[in-house]
Amino acid sequence: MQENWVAVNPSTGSQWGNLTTSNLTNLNFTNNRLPGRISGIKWNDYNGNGIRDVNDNPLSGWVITLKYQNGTVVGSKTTGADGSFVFDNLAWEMYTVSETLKSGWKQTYPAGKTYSVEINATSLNVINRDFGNQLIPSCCNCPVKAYFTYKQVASPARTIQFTDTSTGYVTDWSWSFGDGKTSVERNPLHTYSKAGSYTVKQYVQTIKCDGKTAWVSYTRTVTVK
Ligand SMILES: [Ca+2]
Repeated sequence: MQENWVAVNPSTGSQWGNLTTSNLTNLNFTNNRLPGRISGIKWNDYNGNGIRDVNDNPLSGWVITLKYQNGTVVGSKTTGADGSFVFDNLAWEMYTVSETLKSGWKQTYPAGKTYSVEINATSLNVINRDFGNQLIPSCCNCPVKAYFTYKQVASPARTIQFTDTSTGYVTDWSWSFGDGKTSVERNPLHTYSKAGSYTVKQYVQTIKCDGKTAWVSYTRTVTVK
């Protein structure tokens, strides 16, 4: 059997014949090429930088379409709760993968908007054909206010759960915990090495109507027991 082919008939890939007659016929073999697969993730590019950052959550319910290069639609998939989509059992062909843009959003990844993918012997499982989208601010230049709450969790000791409650159109988060440590998560969990009062600074980024970004901050004292 050659690489990347699969036996269809017989499925074992071998047959037995009895050589009692001089001509043994009908020992046919049917083989198919192994099917290909294309997969990816759809994610929310909050800050529109075309990179999947730590807070860029998956987007479910988006339609991803697979076409042959002549434009004929092979099929479409709706992204799952984890943002993923998979096209399976693909013949060895050239394909185009594209998304259906939803109103109020812009596409930030990939730069070329669609993917050209070839399924062949050396490229059977094509992954990471991802799509990033950013919600277009419905209110640019609207007021942004950074704010957070916090709660000490039972274990491990001296661990604080920070919860972002900022308002307005926020695209990025950054934290300085007052003990020299930082985070870029939206709702970080942080463990302090010792009890005490810490000055925690939260920064949130927004996008102005002219497309420029701006940071707004909020500072509060956090008591760690
Ligand atoms: Ca991003």
